[in-house]
Amino acid sequence: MHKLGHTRSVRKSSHLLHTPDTFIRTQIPGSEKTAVVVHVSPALGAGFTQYTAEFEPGGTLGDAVGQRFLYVLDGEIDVALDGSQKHLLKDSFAYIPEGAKHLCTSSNGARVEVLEKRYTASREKAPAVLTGREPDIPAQPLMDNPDLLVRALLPDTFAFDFAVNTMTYQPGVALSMVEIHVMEHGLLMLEGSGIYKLDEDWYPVTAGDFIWMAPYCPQWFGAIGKAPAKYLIYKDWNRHPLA
Ligand code: UGY
Ligand code: MN
Repeated sequence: MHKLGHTRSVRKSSHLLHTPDTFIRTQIPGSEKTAVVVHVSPALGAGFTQYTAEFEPGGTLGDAVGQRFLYVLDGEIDVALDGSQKHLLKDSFAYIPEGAKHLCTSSNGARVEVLEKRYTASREKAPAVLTGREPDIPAQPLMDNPDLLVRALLPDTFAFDFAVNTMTYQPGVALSMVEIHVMEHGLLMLEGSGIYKLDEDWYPVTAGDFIWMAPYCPQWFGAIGKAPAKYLIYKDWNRHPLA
């Protein structure tokens, strides 16, 4: 049905809500039979890019700029790297360091969330390739709340300059405070629904929605409905603010 100009999507200086009705498919160089929906990039003022890659059967994703993090939303992909092949199923993820030559393909089709960021070095040795499954990561309660669980997909060490976590809220559970912090966020709603407060505004959000929060964007979330709400969330992390 024609929406006559209505959408929940909003673009403001401190945040973006990107809902599926406004997604436009594009391509990146090297891709074949794989479309991308770019949710956020430096064009909006972000220090990273995040996009959803939609592989048709036999599709290939183009080259990364910077480090790449992959999270399989649906289907299966293969990542060929250093002469070996990693097969990633739904809810599996991979971290690929900047400059590591690799090829992402899908035989039967897949939807994959992709994050890319240029690496900011620290004293630590830069990280190596890492793969895992989200359900295998131990869940930690946020601020002692057993109904709000965080799974940190990457090790919390100074080798990494960003974090990607999942956060799972039982129905009716909310962040205990409005957060304001230097880190920016890229967030994809994976399951359920809720209300996101961003800056001065309140938004109903649901699975499939994307949110970007600029540094210092006031933020709060409460889960609504009968099922848990879960999101995948990126933040720049573990670096000096002047680095
Ligand atoms: O890690 C975070 O900053 C997270 N608690 N923020 C959020 O959920 N909006
Ligand atoms: Mn936050």
